[in-house]
Amino acid sequence: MAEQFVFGNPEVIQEEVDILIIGGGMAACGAGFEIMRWAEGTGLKIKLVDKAAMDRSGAVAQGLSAINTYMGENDPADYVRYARNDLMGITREDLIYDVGRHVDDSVHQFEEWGLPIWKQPGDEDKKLAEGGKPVRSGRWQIMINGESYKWIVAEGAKKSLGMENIQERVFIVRLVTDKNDPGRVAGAAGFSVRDHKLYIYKFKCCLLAAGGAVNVFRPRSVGEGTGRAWYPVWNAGSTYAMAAECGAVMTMMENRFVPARFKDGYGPVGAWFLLFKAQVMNGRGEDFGKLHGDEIKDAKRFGKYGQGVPGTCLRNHLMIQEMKEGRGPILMDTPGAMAKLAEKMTPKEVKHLEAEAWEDFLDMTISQCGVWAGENIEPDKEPSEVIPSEPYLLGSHAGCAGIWVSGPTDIPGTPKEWSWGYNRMTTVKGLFTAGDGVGASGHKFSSGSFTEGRIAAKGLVKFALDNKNWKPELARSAEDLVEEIYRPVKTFLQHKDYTTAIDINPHYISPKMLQFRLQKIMDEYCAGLATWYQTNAKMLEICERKLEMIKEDSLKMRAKDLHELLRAWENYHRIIAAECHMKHIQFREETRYPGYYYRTDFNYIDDEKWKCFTNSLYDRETRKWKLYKEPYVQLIKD
Ligand code: SFD
Ligand code: AMP
Repeated sequence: MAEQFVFGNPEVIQEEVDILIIGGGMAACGAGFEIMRWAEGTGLKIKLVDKAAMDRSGAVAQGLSAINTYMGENDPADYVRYARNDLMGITREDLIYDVGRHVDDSVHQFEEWGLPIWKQPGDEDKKLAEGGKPVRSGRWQIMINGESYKWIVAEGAKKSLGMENIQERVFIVRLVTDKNDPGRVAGAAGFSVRDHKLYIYKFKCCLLAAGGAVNVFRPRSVGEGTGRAWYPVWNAGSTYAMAAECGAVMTMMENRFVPARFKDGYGPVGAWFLLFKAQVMNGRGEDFGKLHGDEIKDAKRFGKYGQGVPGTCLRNHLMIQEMKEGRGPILMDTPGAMAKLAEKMTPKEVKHLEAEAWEDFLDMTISQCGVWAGENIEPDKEPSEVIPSEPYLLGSHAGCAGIWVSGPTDIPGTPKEWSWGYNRMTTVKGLFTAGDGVGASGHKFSSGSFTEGRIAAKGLVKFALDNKNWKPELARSAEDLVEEIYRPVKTFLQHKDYTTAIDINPHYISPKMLQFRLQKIMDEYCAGLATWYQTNAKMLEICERKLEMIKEDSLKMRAKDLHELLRAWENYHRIIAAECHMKHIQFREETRYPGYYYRTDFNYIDDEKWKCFTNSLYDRETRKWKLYKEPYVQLIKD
């Protein structure tokens, strides 16, 4: 593999389009599908680039077994209330409402394209759009046979855009601002992960929808399990890092998602809790929610947030307490749930129930079936361990890290500062985002992310048409971009013969080793597993220093082949995302999300001082962050 680099610089391919979509996941597919409705006949040139193959790229790669956002008979205002409560009071309600009012149409599209959606008895042949009643696992979630979910959705986007306008296996490394306007994006640069080629795109505007950030923290899976994670390992914080480095204001980056998952396989728990009505118990077989659940009613520590339905982080908190106090492990009583459901079932129906229990994982987290099969666990006979996992940075699931964006203009009471012309445009002119990219508005999930991509697409076309005569000029030369992006390759070629062992060399660090180092820093100082998600000002100070050093040392990463070049840049993106996360936790002097992370020096919710958005801006010249508060405004009454 190393030979391919001996010939020096890659072939450089430069291309100008009107709109570039970066990413091929749920949000990007939504944009790809919707955009042609508005662009048809305008002559706009549109392109989508994904680092992987759209059929299986991003979070939905393995499929899903539920669509977690479907309104049906519900009012979108209630959906806002639900998301607000789950995210501890601070959300951009304009953005959430906007997703809620449009999301069902997307789900109807999925069904039209062939996604099998479970229906109530008697409604099997009736589509949702025709009034067919879905099988709901919870108030907002509906069950699907979703192993091929991503294939189906990607096909919709591909048919709309045309394969000639889609480029797969190109990893975007950098956004480039306009030569004449540093507050405006004009291009992006990346490289092929298969060929020795570097791509530079110029455009009027772009959608950055490259998902959340995985593997920033040391994962529970180590050794032979390394690489197994809950969220998609391919999403390396590119959205957050590229946006921040381009000058976009970030929001709520202190937030993270710590998913409670079936241990080791990371199987999701939602269907077990909501559909199968399973209970969790502690190692003594006790219902710890009943025994210790009142702890979160302590208003001094948890404010009003522990009084009603506890949000996801508070549910985690109870579990974490249980384990910290020595009453682990946490066990999901799968046999109890299945026995209860089977009480009124025929033997045939019981068999079907067992199949559904397996299918829940086969549809989206096959490795959990591997754990069950490998450890001889029969879910109807033996409970399974549940554990809080390592933290992930995301903005579409039960988390709200992301970028500060312009919202819709028609929702009463929305502050005018929240919309600056184009829906889902960031504070950088021409740079849009959706899905995990949009901050302060979680609980979109797959369907909401797709929907948000559609919303952004409309804004993108409007922006491109409003700027029809504008010509992008890049602030950086092609040579300069090649020099930077291929630096890890040059470093390798220059120093590889200095030692006889390719991995041991004083002049470079392999991406894999650098990733271990980043994960160790984040784990031990920034509220990872090692400290039971706890940190404080002093630990953050050390974290900050170590991150500055790793940022410096990241310039010494080597790439001995294209695979390592990809890993090197993924790590760089992770570092910037990690730094942003750390700076936000440092800034917010309270514990807004107990169960996701704890500031032990401010171990309480402080609505008086901190019921606000925390926003940040990265200065790409000085490489420093500026943090500030942005007022929270409630739009939908309690
Ligand atoms: O069970 C670059 N999600 C669930 N959503 C549901 O609706 N139901 C569920 O059942 C869900 N569950 C679940 C979910 C995710 C996972 C991993 C599991 C279980 C195991 C959440 C959704 O999947 C999620 O909200 C959306 O997919 C988010 O959409 P988006 O578009 O923001 O991210 P993406 O789909 O991961 O796509 C990212 C794309 O970017 C590409 N990419 N391309 C170019 N250059 C770069 N530098 C790039 N970096 C990344 C990727 O290839 C990808 O195409 S459950 O837990 O609740
Ligand atoms: P998960 O499988 O944990 O990702 O959850 C899928 C969906 O179910 C999400 O909308 C969660 O917020 C929701 N959910 C999971 N567990 C619970 C629970 N114990 N109570 C209420 N909602 C839950």
